[in-house]
Amino acid sequence: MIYEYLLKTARAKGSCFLVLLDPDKLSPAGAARAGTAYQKAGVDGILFGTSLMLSNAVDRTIAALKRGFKRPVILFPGSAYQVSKKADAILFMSLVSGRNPNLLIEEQVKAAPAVRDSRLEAIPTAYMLVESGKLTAAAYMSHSVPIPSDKPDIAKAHALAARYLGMRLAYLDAGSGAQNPVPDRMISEVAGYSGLPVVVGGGIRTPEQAAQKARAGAMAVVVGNALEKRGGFRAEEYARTIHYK
Ligand code: 1GP
Repeated sequence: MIYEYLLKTARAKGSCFLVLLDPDKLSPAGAARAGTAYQKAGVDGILFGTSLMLSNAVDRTIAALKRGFKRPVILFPGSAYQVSKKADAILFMSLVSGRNPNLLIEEQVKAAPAVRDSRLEAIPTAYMLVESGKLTAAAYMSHSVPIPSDKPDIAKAHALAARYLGMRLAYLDAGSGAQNPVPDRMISEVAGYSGLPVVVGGGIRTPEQAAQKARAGAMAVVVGNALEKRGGFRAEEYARTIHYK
C-alpha cells in the first residue's frame, strides 16, 4: 500500500521527498529522462498533476516516467479529468479550506467511478490552500480563499475536522510558484493537533527550506517548480536534506 509506504519512509528517513511534475510541462521523452534522474537522486515518489491541464498525453507521459522511476507515481488531480490508470495511486482530495462545492465533492463524484475502474489506490486527502503572498493558479482556478498564513488555528481546525471525516492526509499547499511557502509553525501545529500526516508544498526553492519543512514535522515535502525549471538540478541535495535522519 502506497499510503503505508509513505509513512514508513518518513519514519525511517525523517520525511518523504516528493517531486511534483506538471503534465503540461513534460513530454513523454522528457518524462523518461526525468524518471531515471529522480530515481537516481533518491526521490521517494512523484506527484503528477496540475490545476488546469491542457495536455492529452497523460497516459503516455506516466508510462514513460515509470520506465526509469520505480517508486510510486501518485496523481495530484486538479479535476476529475486527470485520472489515469497508468499511475499507482491518487490523492483523492477535497479542497476543505474552500467553500466551493465543486471541489469539495462534485469533482470527486465524477472521478470516483473512474478511480474504481482503474484500481488506483485512493488516498483520502484534506487539501488546504494557504495564503502565500500572491495569487496562485490553485487559488484562482478553485475560486477559493486560502487560509491566512498567520492563522494556524484555522488550519488546525480544518485538519481535525478532515480527520474526523475519515481523511488520512493533510496537504498544506501555498500553491505552485508561491512567493512564500507554508510557515514552519503551521506545519508543526497542524501535525500535532490533528494527528494527520502533513504533506507540504508550494514555493519551496532551496534544499535548506525543504529541510526546515521536514524538521517542522512534515511527513512529506513537495518540490515542483524549483526542480522543474532547472531540469532536476540539485535533486540529490534536496533528498539529502529532507532525509535528515
Ligand atoms: C504545488 O506543492 C506544489 O501544489 C509544489 O509547488 O511548484 O512551487 O514547488 P512548487
